[in-house]
Amino acid sequence: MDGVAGYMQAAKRQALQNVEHVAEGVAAETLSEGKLFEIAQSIGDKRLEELNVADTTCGYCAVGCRFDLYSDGEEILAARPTEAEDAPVNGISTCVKGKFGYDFVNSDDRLTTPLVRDERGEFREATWDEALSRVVEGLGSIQEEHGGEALSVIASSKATNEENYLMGKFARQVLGTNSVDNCNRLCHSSTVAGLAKTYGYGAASISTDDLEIADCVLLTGSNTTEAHPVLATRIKQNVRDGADLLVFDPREVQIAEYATQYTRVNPGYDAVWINAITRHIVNNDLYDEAFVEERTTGFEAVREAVQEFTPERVEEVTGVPHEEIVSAAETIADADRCVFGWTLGLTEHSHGTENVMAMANLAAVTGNLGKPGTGVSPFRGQNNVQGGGGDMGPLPDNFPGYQDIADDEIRAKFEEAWECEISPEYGYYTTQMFLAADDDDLRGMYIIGENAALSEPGVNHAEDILEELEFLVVQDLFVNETAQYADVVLPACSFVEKTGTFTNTDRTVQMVNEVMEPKGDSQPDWEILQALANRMGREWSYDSTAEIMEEVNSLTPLYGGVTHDRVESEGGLQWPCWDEDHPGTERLYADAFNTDDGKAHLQAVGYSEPAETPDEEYPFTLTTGRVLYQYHTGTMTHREEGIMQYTPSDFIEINPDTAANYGIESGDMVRVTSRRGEIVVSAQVTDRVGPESVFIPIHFAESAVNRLTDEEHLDPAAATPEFKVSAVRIAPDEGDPEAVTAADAAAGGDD
Ligand SMILES: Nc1nc2c(c(=O)[nH]1)N[C@H]1C(S)=C(S)[C@@H](COP(=O)(O)OP(=O)(O)OC[C@H]3O[C@@H](n4cnc5c(=O)[nH]c(N)nc54)[C@H](O)[C@@H]3O)O[C@H]1N2
Ligand SMILES: Nc1nc2c(c(=O)[nH]1)N[C@H]1C(S)=C(S)[C@@H](COP(=O)(O)OP(=O)(O)OC[C@H]3O[C@@H](n4cnc5c(=O)[nH]c(N)nc54)[C@H](O)[C@@H]3O)O[C@H]1N2
Ligand code: SF4
Ligand SMILES: [Mo]
Repeated sequence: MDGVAGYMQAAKRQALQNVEHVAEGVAAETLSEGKLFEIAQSIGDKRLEELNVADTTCGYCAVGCRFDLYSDGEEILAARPTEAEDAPVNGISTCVKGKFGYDFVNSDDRLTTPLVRDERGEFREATWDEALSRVVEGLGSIQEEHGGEALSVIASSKATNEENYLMGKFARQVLGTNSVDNCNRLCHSSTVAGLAKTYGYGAASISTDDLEIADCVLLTGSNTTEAHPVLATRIKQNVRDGADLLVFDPREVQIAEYATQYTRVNPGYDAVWINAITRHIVNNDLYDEAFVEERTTGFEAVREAVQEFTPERVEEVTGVPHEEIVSAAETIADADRCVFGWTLGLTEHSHGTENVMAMANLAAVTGNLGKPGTGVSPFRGQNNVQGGGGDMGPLPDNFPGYQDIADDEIRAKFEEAWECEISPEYGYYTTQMFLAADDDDLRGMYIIGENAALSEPGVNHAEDILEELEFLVVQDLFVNETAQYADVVLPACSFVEKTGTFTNTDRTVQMVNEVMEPKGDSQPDWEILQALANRMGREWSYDSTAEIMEEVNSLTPLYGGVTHDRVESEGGLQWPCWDEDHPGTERLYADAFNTDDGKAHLQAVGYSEPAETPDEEYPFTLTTGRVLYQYHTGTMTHREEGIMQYTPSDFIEINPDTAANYGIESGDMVRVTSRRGEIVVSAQVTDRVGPESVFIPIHFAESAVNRLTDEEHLDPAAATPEFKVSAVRIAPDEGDPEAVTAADAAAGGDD
């Protein structure tokens, strides 16, 4: 058997044999043989030439895997490896989501027509003409009465670069507001702020290949095997070849099994242990003197600032014994090439930017920047959060390419190109939008591909705001929890139904190619925006996303040479790519940092702690995050049968000692209460977590964990919420009839 069917059979064999490879292992577990066979069969029965094939980029996470997708025009039948040179990050690997996560495209409840509210407040189907008129009226009347600043846009890091460029342009040019932001605010915005301040670019300095040639990789706050499976596979390969792997995390996540050193840390004190490592390195002359001398400023202030992190204090605060600080410091100092990788465990804090700057200091004092096998690597989250959520500038403070809106010259450039006036005042960050709406400073929102009713911190509050807004438009694939509050819902289409580019975690811009026609009357986000802009008095006339990219090229120096033709023919281009002749940039800071003097500006970082620490009433630290089989609020993965068989419902990880104290066993229902709300979830007793912490995933609406998190204490530089630390209490659920459970609340909130 050859062709696609043969490939699927081989994948199945491999899946069953190779349990070590997470992606294949999981495929074997999550998808029944029957299902795999069915796919192979359905393709086998068709002639290959009857199928559409497109080489495209995964629409789940920011690893940026590439593969060929096969469709018969109705549904996605298979994903299989593309030419290796066209898949710089993943080669032939993908994880279970990229390989099999496509049932959502065709699911029965996919939005295929616009919806508007009728007189009774119920949704009814509408024509595009009626729906767009309602939007123009709704947004337009707020704009007229209260000014554009009373409106905001939440852009979508699921959508393409070209679409996100237009979301920023739409906010500023058409609505007249700088309040445009996206999920980066809930995620890595503290990374962007911290790295921009120290090195100049808020992005990974490495190429993914560096993970495989480093002598040492330090990972913290990253559940790499579950959230970035293909990167985990590459790191594990390097460890097998002899590299050191240091893992610092409050939970003994799966990647810790491969580590040369796993250290459990108390959540919320990362700057403390990172500074302690720097202190040991500096005080014992283990730092790279030449690099510090020639390429950095601020070293003396850092040397002084880290002195307060004495062994006793660090152990008391973080739980990390001094020997483990010393061994990590010496492993890093001994390595010729070290990569520092992190994700949300470092960033989703009320002091995430400081954590990131502490890490940036450590990388710089050890000279681990700009050379092969060295650098910083914040693994980005959504498929296109680096590009769409950052580079394209749907941001309150930046135009595309991180050009500051307060800079008069830059603002003048955009005012001329977009033929409009733009205020120099920064708009609201996403998290601030929900606070501003409390005071009626915001009255209408246009939310594109973001399920804010579940993903914002403190969603009891977010729900109230969504309910009270004068006008809400939601543009999505589904009537998600956010859309339930909308006045108008516009049906968008997913990445398999459109063409454009995504930028992955190592700054590689890659093509996304349509393999299926848009479902029903759904439309690509860029076409919807164009139709709206034109109804609101503008003349947009883009024929394709390639044309939109040309406009990006002309206004965004970082993307100056990133044209569709080149991305297509060169199989991906890494920014900065200044012009048509520039080859793109594999590794940042080889010669200079992106600062006025070309040096890294080290920043002294002092003591910090979470905004909310455990006390008698709320004695446990709750941390939240992901599991491999699920994606965020579940709009895509909850519609995949195989995946739902594997992790169908929510749970709380509780340490065996803690569980014993409360008489809780695995499977028992547990009531979890914070100062903001409460939920009831099933217990999973495990020593993955320490006795003072508990963990709940973010994927389930019926027990939305963000009922417990805090919307008020934000990182001062980046406005990131503290998703990774909340004080909670737990109790076996007695089914107290007085208490409102999350399920009740959700049921009540739906109508
Ligand atoms: N399967 C799957 N993959 C995904 C996603 C998904 O929903 N599902 N989402 C994507 C997105 S948008 C993102 S942003 C990434 C996120 O990728 P990750 O950040 O790896 O995902 P989280 O599960 O949030 O894990 C955070 C890690 O931080 C640890 N942690 C918690 N508190 C602390 C702390 O105070 N300090 C330290 N050092 N560590 C801490 C947790 O134990 C966990 O290991 O994943 C992407 N990939
Ligand atoms: N407690 C806690 N909360 C968290 C986190 C945490 O770790 N802990 N993590 C935070 C992080 S890092 C993130 S990134 C957020 C994620 O939060 P969200 O971004 O809100 O989560 P998603 O479920 O990915 O929502 C994406 C929406 O886009 C839709 N969609 C998909 N493709 C397209 C498209 O092409 N066009 C349009 N218009 N719509 C599309 C989907 O149907 C879905 O409704 O959650 C944040 N919230
Ligand atoms: S690792 Fe990320 S990009 Fe790759 S297939 Fe999985 S979800 Fe898609
Ligand atoms: Mo994210």
